[in-house]
Amino acid sequence: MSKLPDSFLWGGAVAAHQLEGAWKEGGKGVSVADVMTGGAHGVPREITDGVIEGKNYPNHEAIDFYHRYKEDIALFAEMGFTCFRTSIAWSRIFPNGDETEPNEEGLKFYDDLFDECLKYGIEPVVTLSHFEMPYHLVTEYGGFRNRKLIDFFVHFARVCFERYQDKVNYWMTFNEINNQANFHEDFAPFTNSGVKYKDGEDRERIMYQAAHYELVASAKAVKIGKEINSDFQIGCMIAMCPIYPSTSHPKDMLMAQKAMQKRYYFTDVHVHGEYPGHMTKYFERKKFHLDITKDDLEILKEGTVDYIGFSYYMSFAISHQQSSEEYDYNESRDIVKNEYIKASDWGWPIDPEGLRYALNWFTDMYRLPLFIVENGFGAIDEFSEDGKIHDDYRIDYLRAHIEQMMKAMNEDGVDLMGYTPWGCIDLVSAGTGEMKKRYGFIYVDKDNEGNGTLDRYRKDSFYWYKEVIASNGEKL
Ligand code: BGP
Repeated sequence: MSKLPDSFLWGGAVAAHQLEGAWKEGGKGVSVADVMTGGAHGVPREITDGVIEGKNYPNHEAIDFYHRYKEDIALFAEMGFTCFRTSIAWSRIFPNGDETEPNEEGLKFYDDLFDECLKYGIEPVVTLSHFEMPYHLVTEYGGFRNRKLIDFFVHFARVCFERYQDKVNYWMTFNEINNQANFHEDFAPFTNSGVKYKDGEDRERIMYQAAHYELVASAKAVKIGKEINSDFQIGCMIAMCPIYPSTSHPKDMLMAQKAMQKRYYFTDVHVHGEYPGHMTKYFERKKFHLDITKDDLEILKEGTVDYIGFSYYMSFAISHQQSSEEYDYNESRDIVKNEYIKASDWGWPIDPEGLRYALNWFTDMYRLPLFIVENGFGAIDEFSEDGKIHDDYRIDYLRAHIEQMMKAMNEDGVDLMGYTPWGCIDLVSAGTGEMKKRYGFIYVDKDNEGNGTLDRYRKDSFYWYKEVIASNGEKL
């Protein structure tokens, strides 16, 4: 297999709330992630009203990266990382989210963290908002259902851009901004929107309104970021799960196309600075009457992104059988099992070719550089008798995906900036709140109940990934 460009960024990805812990230290305020309890197989995380004594909140300590980051960055450096994707916990910088003056201690923490990365030649890749909005913005303003959130976010972004402009070059605004498009049930607090729904509300309308304000906030941030430092590379971050037609029936084809349009219109807005016609028509048909002003539409045009960052874990297949007409599409009803692919223990379909498909699809649609900022295999890891973790299942998963990534680059001409597998060190699962669902090259001794020494151990995948990076993808 031919080599990748020397500039290709190899690293790993995490999010502040899933690994830092220290939820009350350094002047940090409470975030939405701090009021979510741990779940387990089948039992969903609970979102409590504030923090309730006696409940298990896994993000409060997480893996204590806040105090151990030096040890962890040294391990990333040992693997040869040339970049490290993390996020800035908004409530470390603005504890309530609506202050004018930032919290210096919070800013200092990220100065030290980025310095530590740079010491080893590791480029920080920073997401501004990764499911960790200050909780006060939810209780006081209703999260992104409120237009005021645009200014709070943009102020936060400006402070970060100004402070870290000499240390950070690669930025993303909202993690998986499109994830909320299909979760307008009770799922919103898991997204960046911070929206909590009330009974009797038109949840879908509120979700699209909140998404619009986020898109405007993102565009404003991009524009300001480029003014502060024109060298910044500022991207969006999209959750990519290709949706295949379950058969070649034309109605399945059309429904798959409709599903893709609806899931990925966020990318159109980020890249082209405008809503695609199918969404405008959809809003009209549903009589949503969204608050989208002329100024908003202008700012969307002015703040388009430099690259598309995306996560890729799985693909879906869709069937038209349950729907009355092609526009009446509903993911929880219409997604069907794809007989050709297996799934993980958590039911996530495993489809390496889908990554190549996704890379080609993004390229055909948008002609922008791409960055795979999440990909990985959540699994239960156990120590063998020899005291080691032989996680060949994880190696197999990653190898198969990297192979497809390299084909997309070398055979299809896709422009890819880098690859940062998710959860390069074990951390709290965003979806389930478990520690047991592990992604890391580095094992962290901690269980679902919060017990453990927090000691770090290198898994087999650690040594494997080190070789992959050293050979720039040649030795898989
Ligand atoms: C993505 C999120 C991450 C991460 C990952 C794995 O959607 O951006 O924060 O958690 O999924 O999901 P989980 O933790 O539920 O296994």
